[in-house]
Amino acid sequence: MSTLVIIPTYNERESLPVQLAGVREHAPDVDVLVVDDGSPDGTGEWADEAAAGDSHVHVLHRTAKAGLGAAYQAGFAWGLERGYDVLVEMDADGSHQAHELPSLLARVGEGDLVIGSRWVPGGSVRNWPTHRRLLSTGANTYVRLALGIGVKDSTAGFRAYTADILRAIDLHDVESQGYCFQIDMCWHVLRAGGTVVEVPIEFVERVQGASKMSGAIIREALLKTTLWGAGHRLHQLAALLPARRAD
Ligand SMILES: Nc1nc2c(ncn2[C@@H]2O[C@H](COP(=O)(O)OP(=O)(O)OP(=O)(O)O)[C@@H](O)[C@H]2O)c(=O)[nH]1
Ligand SMILES: [Mg+2]
Repeated sequence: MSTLVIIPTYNERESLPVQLAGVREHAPDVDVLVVDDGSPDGTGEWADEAAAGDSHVHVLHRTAKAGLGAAYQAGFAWGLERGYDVLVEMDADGSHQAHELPSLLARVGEGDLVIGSRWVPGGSVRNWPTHRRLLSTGANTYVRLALGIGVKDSTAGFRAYTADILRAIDLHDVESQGYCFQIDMCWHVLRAGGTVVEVPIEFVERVQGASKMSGAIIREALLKTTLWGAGHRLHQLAALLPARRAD
């Protein structure tokens, strides 16, 4: 199975070299695609140099910061065009540990989407303040209730998709940015009849660079999840009502 690990970057000059080295060490057969949105700190240039010396490393340059979702969309399109069987999402900031990548990949085949999960037994977070834990657990509980799904960590960004499930969903329909993109993708996979498997991981708070998390990202997730959940429930309700007579 050919695998592409997609790493979106915006100002990750300090973190990316460490993350890339980790992936190459722990999963030497996989290819890596860095999707850089014109980082002013030179991340893209560094990635070009890394790609010049390693045939497993590729770089996609985009001109302006357009959000995590758009970067992954571009990465998926790049990987699907080239025929990869499995496409992985991974942050550059060290939160997703490269040594856990093989255990994630080992579970592909059990599901169409394998999520590295913080909130299943055995999963954990390291160095997160209480408010970040509460935000993540609260958001995930809300998503489960609003959408009526069993996934414990639908906001997690360390995950592997089969190319088949990415082809089965209409990626143009996924418009979310921020971490709402992760919920959106999970919801699309489930509605396409795909299966989701969660594998415990230890998530580590970034030590370098700045988080791109913002109030706007949280509001997007809250609003969209509520709308999707309400729309889904209405749809279910409509299906239960007797069909209107034609008279
Ligand atoms: N190409 C691109 N990458 C981005 C963009 N926004 C974030 N990223 C990258 O996406 C990954 C996750 O971003 P983070 O800032 O860590 O966001 P997060 O993981 O949701 O938030 P934290 O938990 O606070 O770290 C990192 O590798 C970022 O560099 C963007 O607009 N374009
Ligand atoms: Mg992060």
